[in-house]
Amino acid sequence: MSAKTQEVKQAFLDALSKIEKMEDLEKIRVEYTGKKGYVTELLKEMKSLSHEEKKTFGQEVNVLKNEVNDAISQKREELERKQIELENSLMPEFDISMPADLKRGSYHPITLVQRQCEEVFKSMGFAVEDYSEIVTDYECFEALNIPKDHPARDMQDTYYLENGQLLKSHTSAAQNAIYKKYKDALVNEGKAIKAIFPGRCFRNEATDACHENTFFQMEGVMVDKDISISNLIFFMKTMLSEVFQKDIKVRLRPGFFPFVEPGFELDISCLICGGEGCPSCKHSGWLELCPCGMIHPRVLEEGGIDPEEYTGFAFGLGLTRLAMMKYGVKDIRDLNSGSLKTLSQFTDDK
Ligand code: FA5
Repeated sequence: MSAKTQEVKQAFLDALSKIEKMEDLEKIRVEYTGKKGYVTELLKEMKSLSHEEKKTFGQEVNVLKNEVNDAISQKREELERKQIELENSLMPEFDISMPADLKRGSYHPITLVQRQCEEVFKSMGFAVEDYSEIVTDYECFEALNIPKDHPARDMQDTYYLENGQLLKSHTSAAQNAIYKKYKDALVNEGKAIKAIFPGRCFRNEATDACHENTFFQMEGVMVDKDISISNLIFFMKTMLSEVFQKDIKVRLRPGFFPFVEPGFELDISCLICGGEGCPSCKHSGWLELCPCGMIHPRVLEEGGIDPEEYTGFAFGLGLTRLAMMKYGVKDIRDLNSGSLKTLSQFTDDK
């Protein structure tokens, strides 16, 4: 081996023996075998050699090149092995023969109360419908007798999207589609429209113990000939007694919603404070739970139903507040907290 080749080889071996990190290994790989590396540069020296010398020197440099590449590969494997050993030594020891912790998660209190309401209404012949969370201005307002610029729009701080659609601010936004879906069966087969549609609602609210910006409602409608307020009260009472399994104090008072006439607010005596007044009920002893009323003739008409022939009721149950009352959750924001520690204490149902 020529002195020059020997010199390059020795320098390489010295440098390699000091390498401890992958990035340094990469550096010397480039330094020796890269385009302008020491080994590559050796080949350029062949220009000045005779034909015979070129042959021997060329072979010599190629051998060196292979040795350098092999040594680098070996060093890489060694460094990788050391890295794995290091990571393993940092891992906490665990016993794979230990029995698994079989503690399972639980359903969210809102899911439980929603399912319970669905069962109650299904048993009374109501269909359960699902609806989009993004709706049009028509669905959310205009079809509900709330024209553009009507002051009733201020009752709901709505999130508008850039394309003019909006995040559903109440489940009433599905009413029009439900009427249109079932109106033919109502008219042609005499089948009453009976549907509930739970869903997530969004409002740009200042949050407090009983207000969230994202909450659940469950809308219910029934349309047929001769539907009256007594039907509405019957279904509300049945639903509440089934959910709470005990007598609950409620009050019905007039309420204004452009899509019902007459309209009511159905309040529940606060179960957190027993009606004494606390932050959960804004210190009033009562919690607004389920506004309702007789569907406005214009809303029926917009849904393709003749208000001269048919009447109906609608309600908008605050599901999140119902879950608060049922599970004794003092602050509504806990229900959206995502904290398993908080949520699992409200229910151990699986
Ligand atoms: C409405 O949303 C009407 N669409 C309800 C309705 C339907 C009336 C059909 C008549 C006929 P309101 O904005 O009051 O109404 O909301 C209804 C219920 O949803 C409230 O009583 C309350 O229980 C719940 N709710 C409203 N806003 C919030 C909020 N920010 N956080 C938690 N629950 C809320």
